[in-house]
Amino acid sequence: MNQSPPLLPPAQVSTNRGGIGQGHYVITPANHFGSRLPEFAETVVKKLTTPRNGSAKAAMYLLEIEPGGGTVAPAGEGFENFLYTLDGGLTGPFGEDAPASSFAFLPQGGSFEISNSADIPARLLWVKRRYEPTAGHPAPEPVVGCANDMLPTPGSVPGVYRLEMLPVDASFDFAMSILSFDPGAVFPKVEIHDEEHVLYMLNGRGIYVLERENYEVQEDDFIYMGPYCPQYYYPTGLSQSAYLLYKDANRDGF
Ligand code: UGY
Ligand code: MN
Repeated sequence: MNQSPPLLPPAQVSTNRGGIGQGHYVITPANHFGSRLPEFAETVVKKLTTPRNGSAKAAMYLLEIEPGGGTVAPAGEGFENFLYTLDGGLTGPFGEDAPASSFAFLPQGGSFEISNSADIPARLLWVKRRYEPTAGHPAPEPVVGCANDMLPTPGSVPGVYRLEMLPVDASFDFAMSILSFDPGAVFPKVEIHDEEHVLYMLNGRGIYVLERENYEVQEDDFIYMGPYCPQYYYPTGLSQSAYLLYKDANRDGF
């Protein structure tokens, strides 16, 4: 007799720590599903968030660039871009054969080339959004740096540090920061604010409270938080934890 495999009852469908709420979602590597973009050769693209989610202004892509892969024609008119290397070995606007944690901000109107001449794949985070000009402020200039060479500023809470990769200047319509937490350090409050966040866990582990849900998060997890999403974080591991954070800034959202 032909026996078909039993259907998985819904109760057993696990999102592997990932999840979704009204104003947020958490995507872990176990939830990834690779795509391609025509302008990138030999590159698997994980579209962690794009404006197709309904409320996001920004896109974040995780690019896994194979040896010999990369691009010569990305971006597009009107879009500004932020690139952050998760692994060393890529060549692009952030430098040649750049170490991990190198970054580049490219104002709208620019294009960029990226290549991987190493013999192993290398990962890159790409944040892309439309620039929103504002009267009285010139368009922002390009910024290039390496987060490992920069000193974070201690925040108002002991054990919480913040590193700003972009100048704090009203020409910029978004901020890119690295927030790091000593074990035991916690947010002073549950934040609820207008700005959206795109977050990528760089190291360590902790609990992210989003709306009424608790998520165990760790290195390589992704979080989208929409406007006014209640948010609270506390680290749970024995080592420092850190995340890369996008936040729209300096505009009132009209
Ligand atoms: O700047 C922020 O809004 C930041 N404190 N939020 C967060 O880390 N979820
Ligand atoms: Mn916040």
